[in-house]
Amino acid sequence: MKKTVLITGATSGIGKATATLFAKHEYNLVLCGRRSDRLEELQNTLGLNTGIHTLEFDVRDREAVFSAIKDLPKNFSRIDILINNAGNAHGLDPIYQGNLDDWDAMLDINVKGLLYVSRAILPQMVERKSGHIINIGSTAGKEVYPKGNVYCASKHAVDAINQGMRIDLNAHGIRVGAVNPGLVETEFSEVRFKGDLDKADKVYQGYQPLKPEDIADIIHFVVTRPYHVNIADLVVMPTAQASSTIVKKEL
Ligand code: NDP
Ligand code: 8X3
Repeated sequence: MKKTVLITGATSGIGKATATLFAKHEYNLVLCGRRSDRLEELQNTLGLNTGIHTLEFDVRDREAVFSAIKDLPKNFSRIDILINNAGNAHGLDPIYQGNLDDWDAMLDINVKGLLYVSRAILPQMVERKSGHIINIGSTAGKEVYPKGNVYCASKHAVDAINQGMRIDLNAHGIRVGAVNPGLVETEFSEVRFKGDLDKADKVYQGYQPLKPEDIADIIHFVVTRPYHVNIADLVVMPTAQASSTIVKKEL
């Protein structure tokens, strides 16, 4: 039987690349995001290869999250693999100048949104005693960098939630692991800098960043290990990156 994979944040970047790769491998896919035009495009393109069901909701809206997942059609309702990917950084400011709306967005989306989606899906996995959760963390969840304050806090929370999930789901045979990327060229910086493309592009200039397809490949590797192998916590950076603040740039 084909496995069903639910991917949050499938409309862009890492989530979209993962959806594309998983469609090639003919997984049944539930693809989530807020931008309906992009969801429709995914349905039209990836749907040529495999079963696609799209869900439009904001992960901050807990009622929308629970009702979308509860109302999934029968052939998409058994989620075998959950990829908790939706998230972004909003702003890059010293903490004493932090924008409160940015702080709310990062904590509500990256932390609480991930929890809502997980809470809506985990009971069915526990009941079946099977399932696999992949949490997309970040190197920002492993170290803190200047002005990264609240984004880093949100990703440290993902790191803790990943560990907590693995402990609580261990008795139920459910695999839980995190993939923590360093710099990946996606719409991430465009969102962080609120549409300032010059500023966003500069983040990825002078070295070779990771591509979203690199992360998709790793996620595919993680989910295709035999059942007794759980990749619990994986950090991946571009070769040019040594830490959050050390990136070898050719100027
Ligand atoms: P993108 O901005 O390209 O993609 C973000 C995705 O998250 C989009 O599909 C967006 O969909 C979705 N999303 C954002 N906010 C919400 C929301 N409120 N409700 C539902 N969906 C939402 O960035 P990336 O692909 O880079 O980011 C994906 C994940 O990877 C994030 O968790 C990020 O923190 C993490 N990451 C990224 C790194 C990087 O350097 N790019 C490095 C390390 C981790 P839509 O707007 O349609 O809702
Ligand atoms: C994304 C990587 O270094 O911009 O999580 O925070 S970084």
